Amino acid sequence: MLIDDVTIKVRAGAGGRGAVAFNKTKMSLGPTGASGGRGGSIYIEGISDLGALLQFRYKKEIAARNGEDGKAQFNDGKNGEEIILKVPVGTVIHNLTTGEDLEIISIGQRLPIVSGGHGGKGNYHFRSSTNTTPTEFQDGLPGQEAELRLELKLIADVGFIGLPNVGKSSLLNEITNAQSKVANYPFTTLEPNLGVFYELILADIPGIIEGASGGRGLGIKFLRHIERTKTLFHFISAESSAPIKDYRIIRKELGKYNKTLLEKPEYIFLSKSDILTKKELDKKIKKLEALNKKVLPISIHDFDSLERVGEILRELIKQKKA
Ligand SMILES: Nc1nc2c(ncn2[C@@H]2O[C@H](COP(=O)(O)OP(=O)(O)OP(=O)(O)O)[C@@H](O)[C@H]2O)c(=O)[nH]1
Ligand SMILES: [Mg+2]
Repeated sequence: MLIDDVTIKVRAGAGGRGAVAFNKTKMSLGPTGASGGRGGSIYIEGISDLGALLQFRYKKEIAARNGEDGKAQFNDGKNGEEIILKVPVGTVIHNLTTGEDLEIISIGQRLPIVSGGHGGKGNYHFRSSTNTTPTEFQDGLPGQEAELRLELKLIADVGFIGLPNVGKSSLLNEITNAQSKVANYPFTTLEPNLGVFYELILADIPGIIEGASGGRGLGIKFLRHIERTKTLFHFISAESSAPIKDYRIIRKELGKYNKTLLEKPEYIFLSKSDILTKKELDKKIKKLEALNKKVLPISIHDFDSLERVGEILRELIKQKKA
């Protein structure tokens, strides 16, 4: 199960307390109390593993260690160890405590989230010409705390959308290294799958049905994963007797989720074209042309059509680089 929305609490470590100590030899009675260590801070770093938020399913509170207290003989307390939480690239970090939103957009990118408290000064730091035996010290400062909502929004270039069972996963498997599950029934895909076509990342999301925005089927929770895609491939099965109706159902659900999804460049693929005769196919394409969009018949059994999909993708790569 893909965890793509989770709320956690993070707490940085407190600083250690400063020490009060004096040199024990008779000749010098000077102060030697050292400072406390700094509390451990917490960072978030991007990795490629899409499943990385799973670690927070059961462990929702993460605390870094406190700094050690200062010691005698100028020995500062050790700093608390820092913690680096690994999250998938595409994770949006909503800091519910500060209201700030951050985003992890690349592998290895590291963001500071909560900082550890400073250690307190020991009495050595309070010595002066008028007070050679100070007994002052400072407590360490508390570490920062925050409640975070981690929301994974895949960063893909192309999103595959459509009703269930229209061949989205089949095409992904055909043209990329993906091994998305394929079967002849609706809702085969239960969570988004990614495939890579040269520099492009393609996201195959679970099928959407009428009423998805109200929670039917798998709902629309996966639409967040195409919010940031540049282009949509909209699949309509050649098996359908009402292709325009199918198209409108999906558009309606997209619009209900987020109007900006409707503004993305969209290619319409009339999938499984091999099951129709040339005549039947032309008739269906004609029908779909009423939508005033480019309609491309495709079939995983027709090499030429896959080649045309490849051309579209290569064009998108060019646009991406420009
Ligand atoms: N004849 C034919 N069958 C196809 C083609 N593409 C996919 N299929 C079949 O259609 C069925 C559904 O394919 P999937 O790729 O699982 O469809 P999907 O859109 O990912 O389905 P969901 O994950 O349920 O949304 C499978 O039985 C595939 O073998 C095609 O080009 N031609
Ligand atoms: Mg599928």
